[in-house]
Amino acid sequence: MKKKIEIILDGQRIRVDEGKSTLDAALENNIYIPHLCFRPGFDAFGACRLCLVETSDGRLVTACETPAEDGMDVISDSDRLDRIRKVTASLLIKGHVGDCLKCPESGECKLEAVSSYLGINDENLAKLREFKIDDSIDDSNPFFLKDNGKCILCGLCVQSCDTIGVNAIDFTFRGAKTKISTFMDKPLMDSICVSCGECVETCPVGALVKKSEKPSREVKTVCPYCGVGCGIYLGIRGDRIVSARGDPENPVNNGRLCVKGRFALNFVKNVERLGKPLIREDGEFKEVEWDEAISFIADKLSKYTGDEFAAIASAKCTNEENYLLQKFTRTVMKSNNIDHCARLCHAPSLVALSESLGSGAMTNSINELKHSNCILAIGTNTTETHPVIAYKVIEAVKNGSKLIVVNPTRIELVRHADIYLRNKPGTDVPLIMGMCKAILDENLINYKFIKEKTEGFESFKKYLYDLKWDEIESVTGIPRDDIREAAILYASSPTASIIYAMGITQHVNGTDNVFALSNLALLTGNLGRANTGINPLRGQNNVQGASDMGALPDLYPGYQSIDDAREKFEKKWQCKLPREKGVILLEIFENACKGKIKALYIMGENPILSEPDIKNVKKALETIEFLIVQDIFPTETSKFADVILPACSFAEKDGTFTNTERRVQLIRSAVRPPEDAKPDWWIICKIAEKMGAPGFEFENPREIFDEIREVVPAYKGISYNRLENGGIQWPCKSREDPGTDFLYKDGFTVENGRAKFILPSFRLFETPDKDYPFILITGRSLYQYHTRTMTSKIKGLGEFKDWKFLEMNPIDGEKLGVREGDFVLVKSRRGVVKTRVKFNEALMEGVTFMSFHFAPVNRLTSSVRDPLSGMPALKVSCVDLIPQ
Ligand SMILES: Nc1nc2c(c(=O)[nH]1)N[C@H]1C(S)=C(S)[C@@H](COP(=O)(O)OP(=O)(O)OC[C@H]3O[C@@H](n4cnc5c(=O)[nH]c(N)nc54)[C@H](O)[C@@H]3O)O[C@H]1N2
Ligand SMILES: Nc1nc2c(c(=O)[nH]1)N[C@H]1C(S)=C(S)[C@@H](COP(=O)(O)OP(=O)(O)OC[C@H]3O[C@@H](n4cnc5c(=O)[nH]c(N)nc54)[C@H](O)[C@@H]3O)O[C@H]1N2
Ligand code: SF4
Ligand code: SF4
Ligand code: SF4
Ligand SMILES: [Mo]
Repeated sequence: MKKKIEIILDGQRIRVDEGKSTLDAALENNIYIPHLCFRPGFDAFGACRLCLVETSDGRLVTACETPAEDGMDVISDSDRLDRIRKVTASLLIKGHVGDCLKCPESGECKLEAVSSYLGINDENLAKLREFKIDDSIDDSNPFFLKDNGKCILCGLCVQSCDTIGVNAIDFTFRGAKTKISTFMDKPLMDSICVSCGECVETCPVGALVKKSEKPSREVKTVCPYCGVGCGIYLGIRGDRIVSARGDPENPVNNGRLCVKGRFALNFVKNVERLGKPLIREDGEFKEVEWDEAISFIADKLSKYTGDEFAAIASAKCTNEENYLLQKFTRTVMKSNNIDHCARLCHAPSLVALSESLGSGAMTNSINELKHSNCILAIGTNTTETHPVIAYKVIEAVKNGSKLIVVNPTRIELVRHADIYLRNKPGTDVPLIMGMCKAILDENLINYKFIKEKTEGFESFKKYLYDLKWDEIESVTGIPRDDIREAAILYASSPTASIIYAMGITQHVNGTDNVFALSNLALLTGNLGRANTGINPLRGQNNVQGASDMGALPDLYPGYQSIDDAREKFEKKWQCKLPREKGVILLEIFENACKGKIKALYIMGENPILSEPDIKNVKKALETIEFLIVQDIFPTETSKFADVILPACSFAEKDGTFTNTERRVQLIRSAVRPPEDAKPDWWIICKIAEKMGAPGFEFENPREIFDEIREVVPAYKGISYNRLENGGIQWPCKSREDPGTDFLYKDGFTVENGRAKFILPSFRLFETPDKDYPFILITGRSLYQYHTRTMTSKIKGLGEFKDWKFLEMNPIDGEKLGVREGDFVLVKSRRGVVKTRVKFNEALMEGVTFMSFHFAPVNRLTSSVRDPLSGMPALKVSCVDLIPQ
């Protein structure tokens, strides 16, 4: 609990948390002080100067910038204050035109509130309005419009856009012609604007406004897209979702959002939603009632047991739902064959970080990045895939943190970097080991930390001595001095953080890549302290949770090994559990092709597009005897199903998601599901009950969570009641435990408490040759999400068409004789895709890029995988390009 202090405002005693401003104190006590440029949750910058108050010694100060201090005495209302405010406000208002009644912001416009409070009228303003104003409207963006006539030139939007590091808009022209516009005054859609809507949210008047309707109520929940887990308020009108805004109280995003969280949530109400269970009969899907579907499934599944069955859990579903699907698989179907998309994502992180440090999760918290002296962003395209984390990285840089970016592609973040290392794809082990070698050479290692807290240093030291700089340079393509410079910067910073994602993990030596990063952090003692750490940015909204819940073939909930914890779980679940380790995601499909797995239950994944080398997946889905697909939409995968079950989306059910920084947060039902769609947890319970299995008698997600708390030690102290007041980061061991912002404060959680240096091995999957001379990187784009089941339903997102192409460096284009827009055949050893070319100078020569949002990219990738984690080589493959 924060300490409360008391101030006297206009003679009234009011209380507020220590550390808050005078304006916060007033607003929280429902006392209005005029203001325009203040937004709760954001740093105050005192630009509009309307919130002036008078102190007891007669000074005028801005309330938003003046911390409330115990016993302070201020007044917010006096003739003097009113006079000054009137002049200030009139100057701000003078360029504002339009009929307030017709303005979409009417009622919420802060200017309206200020002018009515101050009694400003047209007469006052007429004197000021002496020049012609630009009242054009920029309607180009699908989600919001810019009405220049209403702009009061307060500059808040420029500030917002600057804070997130985009700088798409600024003050342009001079004097009376001054206006806010993009570079060269182009329409927003033709500018570098990323449609985050931050400026729209801050604009105090109707100059930047959402095109959507106004909500009549709001429901507090969490964004369902990426692992950042931003808090949102869904805006609802009747039973429709019309808008969303960031939750200013949520520490993850402090009110900020990216384009998907703000503008792309209404897939929920799309007409294509599944609303009825469907059973395949003579090749056609027939709508049935739940009773029939559940009986049919229970009957079919009872014919299979043990390894004949497998389930694919979902990082889009809640903790409660993933917990139940693994419990069902283990206790009812007697199989450990359960896995989920983490296998294609951060499986190498789980393996490597559990072995070297003790836990596979992000060691530190998102907000610590803002205070880290140095951030190493390696293999992450943060501005596109974890935008709100990128905002914080950029904020850190603005406050003086150093940024090192390592990426074959000159991504957006490079604009903010102090050092950019452009390594050849797949060469991170030699690069990171080169950094370690340089740190050793320069004597920048943290001896005390190494001696007290680690083991394996001596052999690691020898490994580093034996490395040859010539080889490092030729393999990575980076001069040793550049590697050295990055190493010195990282090692000499008092605190340094590492953030990484798929550019590190999706390789045949993904686990080794993570070992390498862990060694780097250990060598410099950048673990177990605030503002340091090694931070795998988790991808899906609840991929951290799905793993925590034991949707893994070798681990029960809470990462307890099926060998060590079987008895404990047999007792808890009151049944015999299978001993055999289950198979991983890719093996599920391989075993299905071989006829070993005969029944498969897929909840919320679309493997026919997301798995590597999809022709095998297709064969598997065709071979399987009984396939259940449970989704919110019909998908490419559901075409193969015997039964399709309609699930509730995130907005139609309660539950919890665990974000990338281990923060467990509540999601809340906000609207009615379509037709008969049901929450995933309900469906699993009904199937289990029909099969006569005990242990699934849950009435609601809260009851399921209470069972989770009993079996997952890190969740023990978390409860729905506590979560009502905001998320909690695990481990949280008791009701009194506030949760854990960074791990390993009191030592590492490996067996003997000493973190391990582990020697990483290096190998490349494929290297370009005469037949396949180009490297193809696959990945993501800001405006689309994975297999596009959700984002394809948002019409506006379709207007940003940068995800449908094969991107290549223009020099390669010239050599090949292709121009932008031309078709090429992209051919790998696995398959062929035809697509159009787009030039992108950010790519290295010889390296091409395709997002896997563009349907069949995984025809090209390989299922050859990392032996330690089962991660396939999704990031790089070699291809030939044949102009059409
Ligand atoms: N808009 C959007 N956001 C998303 C998603 C989405 O589909 N759309 N998906 C979510 C999910 S599940 C995930 S896992 C995350 C993924 O987030 P990211 O990992 O950030 O995204 P990717 O585009 O897969 O790849 C990241 C970067 O790796 C670089 N790279 C490729 N090869 C190498 C290499 O060998 N070494 C290094 N150092 N870098 C390399 C690429 O150039 C690319 O910039 O995004 C999440 N967020
Ligand atoms: N080439 C290539 N392939 C890749 C990658 C890559 O970088 N390159 N990245 C890999 C990675 S990191 C990942 S995470 C995977 C993602 O692979 P998938 O998880 O297969 O991809 P999604 O499209 O997110 O599929 C999620 C499904 O869940 C459904 N869904 C959403 N909400 C709910 C719900 O509440 N209940 C139910 N039942 N269903 C719901 C959606 O409609 C969608 O069909 O792709 C992997 N594949
Ligand atoms: S929408 Fe975002 S990127 Fe675009 S101008 Fe506004 S703040 Fe800048
Ligand atoms: S568009 Fe809105 S936020 Fe930007 S300067 Fe004009 S009034 Fe201020
Ligand atoms: S950063 Fe991720 S969680 Fe936040 S709004 Fe964007 S997609 Fe949603
Ligand atoms: Mo992912």
